Amino acid sequence: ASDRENVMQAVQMRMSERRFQHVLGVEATAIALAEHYGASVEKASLAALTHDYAKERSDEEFQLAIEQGDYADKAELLRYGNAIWHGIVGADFVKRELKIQDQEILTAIRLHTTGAAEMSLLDKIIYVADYIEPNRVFPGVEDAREIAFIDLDNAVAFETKHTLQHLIENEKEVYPKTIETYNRWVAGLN
Ligand code: DGI
Ligand code: FE
Ligand code: FE
Ligand code: FE
Repeated sequence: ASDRENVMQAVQMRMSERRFQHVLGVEATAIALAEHYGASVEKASLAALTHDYAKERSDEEFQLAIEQGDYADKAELLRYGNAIWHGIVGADFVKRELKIQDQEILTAIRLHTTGAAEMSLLDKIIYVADYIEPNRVFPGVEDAREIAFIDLDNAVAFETKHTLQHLIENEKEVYPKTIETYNRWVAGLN
């Protein structure tokens, strides 16, 4: 079986059918964006297939991985939860368990929830594809889909602004990197 098929099976075994359908939707969208903007279709496919690989792991497993792993500010990272861990820590599960070593793919997984001040084309494609894939239903998603194929940076800004609004509306903790993403892509701070 091809690399893609092996990865797809390993991912499918780790999540609900509903989440797997989301993953396939992200893959189709990421491939379309990669073709549109001239990024690697193969990397877009693998990054999309694996971006939520760790999403259904327990908090205990993430906490152990953080304590034993190589993370900049472990105490700070431990204050958050699955929403933040499944990308940042999940990328290391993908590397270790699925043997994906490509740094561009691993970085796209790492940044897919929060974005970052500096993002590669692949990072932007995965960040946006996750938000607009066909199974997503929320007010504004049609606008986001349209913007994504016109101006990818605008799509990053749109998503970041709406995600931050949603977090604030629900009095959720905001991860510092999410603020950095806002400052760069929405507020235009260089
Ligand atoms: O994993 P998905 O549901 O496909 O999507 P995601 O990884 O982009 O986002 C997961 C959740 O994390 C989503 O509800 C938005 C939320 N999120 C994004 N930035 C932050 C955040 N949650 C917190 N607490 N803080 C953030 O900065
Ligand atoms: Fe995710
Ligand atoms: Fe997202
Ligand atoms: Fe996702």
